[in-house]
Amino acid sequence: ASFNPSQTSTPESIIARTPTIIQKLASTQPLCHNMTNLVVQNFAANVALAIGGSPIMSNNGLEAPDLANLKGSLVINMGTTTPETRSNHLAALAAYNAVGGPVLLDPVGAGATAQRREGVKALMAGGYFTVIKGNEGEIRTVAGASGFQQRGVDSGTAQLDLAARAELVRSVARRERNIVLMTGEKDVVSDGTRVVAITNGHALLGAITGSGCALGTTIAAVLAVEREGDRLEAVVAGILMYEIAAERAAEREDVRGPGTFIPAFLDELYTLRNLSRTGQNEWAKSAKIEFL
Ligand code: ATP
Ligand code: TZP
Ligand code: MG
Ligand code: MG
Repeated sequence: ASFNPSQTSTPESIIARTPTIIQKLASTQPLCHNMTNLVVQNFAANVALAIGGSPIMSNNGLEAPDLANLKGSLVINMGTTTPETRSNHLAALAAYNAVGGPVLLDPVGAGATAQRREGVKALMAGGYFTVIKGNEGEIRTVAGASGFQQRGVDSGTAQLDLAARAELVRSVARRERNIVLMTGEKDVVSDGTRVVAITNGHALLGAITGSGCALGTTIAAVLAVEREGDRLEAVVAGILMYEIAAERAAEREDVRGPGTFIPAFLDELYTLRNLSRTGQNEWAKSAKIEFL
């Protein structure tokens, strides 16, 4: 697998590209194959539909070769993995790798238990992931850190400062020859050379379950339609779409907390798609991204 960093990437070029990617999602309606956890199936499928994707939530590795031929992308999310799911994940990873299809890994809770620490190693040894995304504890575990304990699927209070987060994603992405994203209040993402920080989003995303998982679904959908060119830019565009929709939802008068935020967030993801189709892209100006 290879990636193709553009030498001319700037915050402005990424912001300009985001509405085009959103339109492409809606016009292409890529297959969004999600092997995800039992908690977020419905929410992640609704997010995929809101952005124009065609979700299929299939945890059956035996049908992955057929699905891999449909020019979509795959999410492997470890949130509720069992020994049986592990073998399905490995079969699907091999099927997508065989046709060069994009695969995103969300190693949910990777630093929480011995089963998960060992599970993430087995998955990474089993094939190539185009993108690995996770919270601080998860990406630290992917990097090989030991001697700390993640409390369940949540990261808890951030322990690394921005420079340490940036260095970690850069070194893992360089080692894996892929894209690595560490989410949090500020997201940091790298292709092993460049590191981009994104400060959009809203605290309400941390107050609902599955916001990290559905971001993975979103990024994988973008990769399905952006197969060529600068993948780091495409990933950042997916993050921007997701986080600006969350900001727009949180600002609404009808949103009073996590419960009312969820439907408003789906509506705003859907609205960004329509705004992009009609060229009303003022919203993209609220993007807050910087190269570190
Ligand atoms: P955790 O369970 O540790 O919160 P997660 O897998 O749910 O991890 P998050 O790190 O919460 O993932 O990230 C999910 C999305 O929510 C990302 O887009 C992230 O930028 C956003 N996000 C989370 N918390 C905040 C915050 N306080 N302010 C802005 N955006 C946030
Ligand atoms: N338990 C197992 S998976 C899961 C929970 C609560 C969902 C985690 O979702 P996210 O997006 O990582 O917060
Ligand atoms: Mg969370
Ligand atoms: Mg998560």
